[in-house]
Amino acid sequence: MDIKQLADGVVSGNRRALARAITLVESARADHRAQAILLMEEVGKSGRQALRLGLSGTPGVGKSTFIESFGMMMIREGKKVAVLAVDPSSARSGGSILGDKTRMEELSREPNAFIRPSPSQTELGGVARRTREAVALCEAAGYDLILIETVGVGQSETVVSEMSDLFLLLLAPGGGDELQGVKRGIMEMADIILVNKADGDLKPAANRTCADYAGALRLLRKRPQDPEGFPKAMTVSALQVDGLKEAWGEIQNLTEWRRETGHFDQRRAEQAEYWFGQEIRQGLLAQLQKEPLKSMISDLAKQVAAGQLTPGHAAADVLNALQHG
Ligand SMILES: Nc1nc2c(ncn2[C@@H]2O[C@H](COP(=O)(O)OP(=O)(O)O)[C@@H](O)[C@H]2O)c(=O)[nH]1
Ligand SMILES: [Mg+2]
Repeated sequence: MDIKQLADGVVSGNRRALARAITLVESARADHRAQAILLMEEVGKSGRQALRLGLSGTPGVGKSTFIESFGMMMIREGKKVAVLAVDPSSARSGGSILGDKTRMEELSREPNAFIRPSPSQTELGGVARRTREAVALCEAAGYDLILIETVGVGQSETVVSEMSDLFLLLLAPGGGDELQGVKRGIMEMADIILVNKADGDLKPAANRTCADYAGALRLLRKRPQDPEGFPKAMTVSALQVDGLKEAWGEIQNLTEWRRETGHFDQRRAEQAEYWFGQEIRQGLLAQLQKEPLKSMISDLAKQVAAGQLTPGHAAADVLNALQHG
């Protein structure tokens, strides 16, 4: 495969080249990985920057409906929109985005939109790397806005927030004690909380939920990357396309402020460092799962279990073997 040519295709905005490039970075084959590294270096020269929006929320909250409405609004503003997902369970569930294409009917037919389901890997680490590289490929391909969706299974919010410039948390109107349903760590990641389904009978409940979360956000530790009034909670109706313009306005306000104050670039730099560390960790873990270390570890584990060797001694043996090849 001619990597330079593929990179040129991606940067020129060729959709087939983009799809092929993403398939390449998704591959677990060692020779593909080496090509993918070259490809990422090549497309990185484009210097293009999109706005990366992370979007999280439990199933049924309205993520797909939001992406359809919000995405179409952006398309009408003349923007190119890419939609990616981080969903380590998608191999089993059949892919959150693919299964949802009916909810993104208009957007999926739009020439200026690119929708890609989560890579089908069971390991979050693998999904994370591949999605992160797909984000960078879409960016190089000239997409202005990249929406990265996650259903929020355990660590996947962290993964998405580490590859996003802004993190949106989508919530549904609740019955009062719903604050406990959202883990504090996830609240702390959110830049904007969107209480969806603020329409019809659900509107009063949505307003209450929004007020509750606005209160909860004020109690959180102040973050340096936030101007006055952020993080904030707002109500929207993805279905009735209500409040989405306002949400976009706040997204722009926050983005502009972060760009002017240097927080935007600083965050990207920190994220690059974070992923560097993650790649090293994953590479090391992969080595432990390969021969000859794999057998060595299982032998030593038996000796440790039998009390013939201390855990510390056995671990030191493995690390020594790792170091000396
Ligand atoms: N009333 C109302 N229903 C909505 C809204 N957004 C989504 N829904 C409905 O909620 C259900 C789940 O939506 P979906 O977008 O598939 O949620 P996802 O699982 O988070 O992707 C569907 O029946 C939608 O029609 C909204 O703004 N208002
Ligand atoms: Mg969905």
